Amino acid sequence: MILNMVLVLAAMGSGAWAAPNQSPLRQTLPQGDVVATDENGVEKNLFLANESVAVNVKNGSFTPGSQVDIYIVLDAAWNEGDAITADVSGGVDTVTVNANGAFGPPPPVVWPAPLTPGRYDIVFDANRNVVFDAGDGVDDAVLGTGFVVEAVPPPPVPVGGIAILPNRFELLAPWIGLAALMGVVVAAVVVRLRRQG
Ligand SMILES: [Ca+2]
Ligand SMILES: [Ca+2]
Repeated sequence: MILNMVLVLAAMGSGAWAAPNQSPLRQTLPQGDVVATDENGVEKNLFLANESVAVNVKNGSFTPGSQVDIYIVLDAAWNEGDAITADVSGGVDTVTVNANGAFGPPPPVVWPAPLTPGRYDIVFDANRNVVFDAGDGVDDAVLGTGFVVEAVPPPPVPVGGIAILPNRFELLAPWIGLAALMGVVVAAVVVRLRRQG
C-alpha cells in the first residue's frame, strides 16, 4: 500500500520525490536520511585525521540500480539550486544504489585516511548534475555540520628509561649549582683564614 503510494508519487515527476509525509514542495531528502559513518556503517560525526569517512543512507532514499555522486565539501548552508562546490576528498565518489535504495553493505568509504582537520558536509548528487536539487541529499543542510575532523592528539610523553633522563639532569642542576656555590664559599673562607694565619 505505502509502496504503491510512493511509486505513484514518484511517477508524478521530480516535484513529487518527497515521501508521503513531506510537503510536496520539499524535493531534497529529509535530514538524517544520509549520514557520515565509521567503516561499519555506524553514524559518526567526529573523526580523527587518521580515520576514514564512510557514508550510510536510509533504505529507499535513492532509486535502486541508479548511481549517486558523493561529494565531501566544506561546511555550508545549502539551498536547492546551489552549485555543489569542489570535493575535498581527492575525488568525487560514484556509488551504485542497491536493490533497497541504499548503499552497500559494506558502507562505501568516500574519504580514506589521512583526513584534513575541519568541518564538512557530504552532498549526495542523485541526478549527477553538480547542483543540489531534486532527489539529492546532504549531511547536513542549513545549520548543521555533516562531520568534524580533528588532528590526531600527540602521543603521551614516555615514562621510564632514557626518555626521562633529561628530567633527572633538570632535577640535579640546582644541586650542582648549590655545590659549586658552597665550593666557592669554602675556598674564600680558607683563603681568608690563611691570610689571617
Ligand atoms: Ca552544513
Ligand atoms: Ca543534483
